[in-house]
Amino acid sequence: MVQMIGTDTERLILGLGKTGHSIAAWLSGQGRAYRVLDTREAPPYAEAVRALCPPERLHFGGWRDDWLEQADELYVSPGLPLSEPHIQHALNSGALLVSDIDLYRQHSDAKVIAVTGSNGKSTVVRLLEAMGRKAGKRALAGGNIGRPALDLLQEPHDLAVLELSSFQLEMTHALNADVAMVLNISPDHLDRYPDMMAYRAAKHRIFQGCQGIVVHADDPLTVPLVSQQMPHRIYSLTRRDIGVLSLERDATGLHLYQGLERVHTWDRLYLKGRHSQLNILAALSAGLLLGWPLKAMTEAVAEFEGLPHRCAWAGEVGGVTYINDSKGTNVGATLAALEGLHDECPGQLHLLAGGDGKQADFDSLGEACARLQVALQTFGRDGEQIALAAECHGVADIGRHDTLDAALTAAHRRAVPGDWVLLSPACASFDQFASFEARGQAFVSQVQALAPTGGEVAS
Ligand code: UMA
Ligand code: ADP
Repeated sequence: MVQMIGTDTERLILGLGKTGHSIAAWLSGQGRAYRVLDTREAPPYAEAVRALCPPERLHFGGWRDDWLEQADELYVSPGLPLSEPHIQHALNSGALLVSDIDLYRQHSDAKVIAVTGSNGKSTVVRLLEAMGRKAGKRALAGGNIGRPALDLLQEPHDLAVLELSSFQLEMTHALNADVAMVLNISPDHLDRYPDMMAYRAAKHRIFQGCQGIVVHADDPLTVPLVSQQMPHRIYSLTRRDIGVLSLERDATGLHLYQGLERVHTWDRLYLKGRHSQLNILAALSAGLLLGWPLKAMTEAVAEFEGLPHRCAWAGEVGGVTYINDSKGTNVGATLAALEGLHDECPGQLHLLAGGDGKQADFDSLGEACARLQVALQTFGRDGEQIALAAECHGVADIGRHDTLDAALTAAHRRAVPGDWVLLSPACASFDQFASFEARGQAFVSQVQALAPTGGEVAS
């Protein structure tokens, strides 16, 4: 155990998941004392933290009001809402809120590109990391993507591409990103925000103190209120114009326009769908703002295969293609997957959707199922809500199931060669799975089990 320096400052880490553990490890590394509290009996990093911190400074399985009242600095994990009355009590008692992102920013000289949005964050962050490396930067990705920002301090780097959730942004006060962007805003996490404006306001905190911005002109909710003098790049898929980065597809390929000038053409890309084009434009805009060479960036786009569980090919069985979009955890993501894949699917598109709906309104999903003539199989806790929304829009082709397994079996029985079966649940996975990854892996395993010997499936 690291020897801790006793000071008068009482630091309290709330939550011992990835974030809480990264803060504990960092504070220990600095020789600073702290307490850790997690409301769960056995939080994920309980064993790891016992090697860092004396047992009398750890508390699992509930709140401790005395610790909350004594805290001078409060390090709240993103999974805990700031509105939680115990946390409010501590803040009202004078505790200073500090986030892991603030700490990272204070202790790193690396340039920061900060990315938020309802969907596409991880894809854009990985693409920017790949572009940065092609442009000769020592680039690392961190934040909500799964690697806590403080962990980046263990590796030399001169560029951090940070994926930031609205939860992380709520707690961050000194981001001062070199480039900041909100990719898109569509309803999500409405179990944690009173309304869309509160959710949007949390996302827009990404612009605080930033040095440059990337603007998605097609989504007015993303556009920040900043001075026109702020260095910026604008992108759009609906407008080719002076000062705008845009794309246009024709039979010869996908063309990139800087203003009115065509500056590059890709004849084929791994990334598919309109939403992927927006992600490419967002990443290119950030790179251009930082002065990276266009050639390096367009090469990175061409080589980028996309991320697992995001519209990823999961196998082909009997001429039916299976696609795993388990990361489609809100309505906006599933709409993007449906719109993006519908035109490419040669037969019927079958959608598997359901899970923990986070109190979303599924009306627009029901409308899209009707308009795109999607065959729907629902599952999980809130699957019925999706089925009802589709019924309201006149969709007749609906199967209702308890589990993903049963929904997939039903779609498999009905599908004929040329059809595509898409898992894009529009819901979080937590009602039946540990994570979206576990749900996607279960889907791929089930697809493999459908395959007769010699069937072609994803490994
Ligand atoms: N929890 C308790 N009691 C506690 C502390 C946490 O019940 O005392 C629960 C939370 O309600 C939550 C779970 O534990 O359900 C995990 O919360 P956490 O804050 O400990 O999570 P971390 O392991 O630190 O992971 C967090 C992000 N998780 C959340 O925001 C819920 C991870 O994003 C992120 O990768 C990680 O920090 C590193 O930055 C995941 C996520 O689901 C992928 N993000 C949401 C999303 O993308 O929609 C925002
Ligand atoms: P995030 O990190 O914001 O969750 P991901 O890159 O992991 O974003 O993609 C999550 C899901 O969102 C994917 O499954 C895809 O269907 C959808 N998606 C990706 N990019 C966009 C976009 N620009 N607009 C809408 N939906 C998108």
